[in-house]
Amino acid sequence: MNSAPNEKLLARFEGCLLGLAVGDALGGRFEAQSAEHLAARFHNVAALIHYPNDELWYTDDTQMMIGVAETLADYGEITEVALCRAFVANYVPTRGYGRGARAVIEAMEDGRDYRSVAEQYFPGGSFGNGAAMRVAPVGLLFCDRPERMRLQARLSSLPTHMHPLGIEGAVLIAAAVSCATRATKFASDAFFEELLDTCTTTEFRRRIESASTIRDKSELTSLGNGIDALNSVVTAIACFALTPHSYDETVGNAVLLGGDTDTIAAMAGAISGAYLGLEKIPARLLDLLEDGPKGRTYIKGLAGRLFDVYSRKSP
Ligand code: F2R
Ligand code: MG
Ligand code: MG
Repeated sequence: MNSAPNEKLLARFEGCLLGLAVGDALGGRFEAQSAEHLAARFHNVAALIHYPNDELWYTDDTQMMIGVAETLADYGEITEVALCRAFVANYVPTRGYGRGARAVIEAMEDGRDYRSVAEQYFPGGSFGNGAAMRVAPVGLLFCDRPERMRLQARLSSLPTHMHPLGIEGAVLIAAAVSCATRATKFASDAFFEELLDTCTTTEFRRRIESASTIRDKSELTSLGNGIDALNSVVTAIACFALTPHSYDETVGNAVLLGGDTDTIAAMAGAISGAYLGLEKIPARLLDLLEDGPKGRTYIKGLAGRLFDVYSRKSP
């Protein structure tokens, strides 16, 4: 895929972070509802996109993404101490965190050994989608340095997600965001090839292969809608790849799958926003997104800070 000219990149950084927040906040209204229930309520994507008329609140997905972005904006890379400090500073448990993530962040907060808490909570580590839902800023900042991007995505996962599938989910979302950020014209074959090259597990390789054959939204359900990385990360990637020209369709299709609606829409929205830029996210939804201390204005500024770091590091 061709590379985007630099002047478009700031809009892509903003589109990615705000695309994630809007997807999360829209999907957050329906987390754990079934596809059948949602289909009965919304006859199509347009009905879903047009339905909100009051403030949209984001969930843990955006709150943790903000922590990753703040760490990168402040230090230019992931350092575990800074990342954990940001997770603790931003932690509002009522935003709907996973139970393992809550236990680990509360251990960080109390100065306890959070790594052993994580290991004991889920022996072998968490394979939840929590590392993938927050990793998009890594994909942006290291969009033209694939090895560094993979390493940084891994580092951003480790404090809470040590299971190989939890980590690989994050690396794949970061890779998809990187690819979308660089692309001027989306090419499905090249996109999926890049993701296949990124895979290290058979489980994810098989999912990516299946996703690359999807031509209709009715096939998206086969990829899963769960809270675990394997059953949500590739689903989000496929939602984007099916409708790369439309943020509404990408995020709407993700929400209408039911299940982990906030997280699948957050991940799909981040990739779509990175490709299309801020101006393609519906202004109405952006206006409805909460705008408190770390709301939409702050997130837009954070994308700008990340872009400044990117511009200083890039030749
Ligand atoms: N947790 C939720 N939503 C459910 C309830 C929200 C409710 N509205 C409320 O207000 O409380 N959403 C958020 O959690 C997901 C991200 O989770 P994360 O950060 O990965 O957390 P965790 O706990 O590590 O993993 C999530 C669940 O996956 C299962 N799991 C993970 N590893 C496992 C293992 N090794 N063995 C068995 N099960 C494992 C567990 O059920 C975990 O709780 C996002 O959806 C975000 O929106
Ligand atoms: Mg959430
Ligand atoms: Mg969720």
